[in-house]
Parts: sequence; structure tokens; C-alpha cells
Amino acid sequence: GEKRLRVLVDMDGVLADFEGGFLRKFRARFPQEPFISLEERRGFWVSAQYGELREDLCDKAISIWESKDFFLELEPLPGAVEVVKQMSQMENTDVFICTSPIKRYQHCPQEKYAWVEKHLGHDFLDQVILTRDKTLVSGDILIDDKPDILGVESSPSWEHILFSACHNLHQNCPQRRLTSWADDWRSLLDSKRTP
Ligand code: UMP
Repeated sequence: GEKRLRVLVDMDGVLADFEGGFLRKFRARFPQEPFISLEERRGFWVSAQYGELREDLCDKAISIWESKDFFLELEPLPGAVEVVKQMSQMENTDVFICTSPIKRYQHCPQEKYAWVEKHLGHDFLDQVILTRDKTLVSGDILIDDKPDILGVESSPSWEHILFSACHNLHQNCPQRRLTSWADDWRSLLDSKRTP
């Protein structure tokens, strides 16, 4: 095919280990409080499940990712950095990182750029899209761990590929899945290329 393929890749839960980073810092800061293991996680919103466990744990959870250095210090998920580099070096392929910052903006947006620079290099900053509405961004595929991606555009141009994460493993979702970066992402991309 000669048309370029545009791939949008989510950050938290797809490139960066939000769930692992959250749990580690929550337990370190609140060692006496109950916590939800990754095996017990259900639903995209960490804060909602902690709030169900005990009402005051919702705000305690939120305080973790609102803290300085939370987003910057997230570890890359296995294979993520290598695959994004390989993908962006493929012929006729444009890769963008499409991520929603939290509305408490003191640290998060800056740290997301710093994370990309640290792990993917300064030049990759050209590929970063920060938006709270991914339906407005055009692309052929969006690789994202959130099962419901909604916004003002009711028919987004991309096909949503659900990236498996602890919170969506037990969910029966209609989307095609990428189970990890060890999964066959090359075939997935090829399935979207024009012959
Ligand atoms: N986030 C919350 N609450 C949660 C879990 C995550 O606000 O319970 C935030 C963290 C990220 C954003 O900034 O949501 C994730 O957005 P996307 O992965 O959809 O880009």
C-alpha cells in the first residue's frame, strides 16, 4: 500500500505502567490502609474502586497521581519502548502518542512530555498529543486500555484496539485486543493497511 498508516498509542496502561506505579506509591504512602491488588482490579477508574472499598480512599488514591513525579517516574510496560521505536521506523507508518492529562495540571502534562523525552528521545516530542477527547483525533487505529472511549465525535475515524490491562482482563469487550506488546502488533497494523 502507498497510503500512510496512522497509529495512535495511549500512554497510561499501554506505554507507562500506571497501575503498578500507583499501587507501589499508594502502599508506600498509606502503609496502614487496605489496597486493591492488580489481580482484584476491576473497572478503568482506580479512584472509583478505592472509593467502594472505603469512602475516604477515593481521595487518597487521587492524591497519589496528583503528586509531583508520579507520571515521570512510571516504568515503561514490557516491550513498549522498543515496539514504539520499531513501529515509528516502519515504512508508511506514523505513530502518535495520544494521552489524556488529569485536570489537576500542576505536574501531569509537563511530566508526560518529560517521560516521552526520557524514554523515546527529544525528537519524539513531535508525536505527542495531549487531549481529553480522543474522538477528535483522526487515525486508523487507537491502541488504548480504556474500554469506552467517548467524546463529542460519535463516529471517530480510528478502530479502537483494546490493550489488555489488569482492570479490563475479565471484561467482555467488543473490540479486537492486543494482549501485550509481545502480541502480534505487526499483523494488526498490516490488517489496516490498504492492499
Ligand atoms: N485517571 C484518573 N482516575 C483514575 C485513573 C486514571 O483520573 O481512576 C487518569 C490518569 C490519566 C488518565 O491521566 O486518567 C488516563 O487517561 P488515558 O489513559 O485514557 O489517556
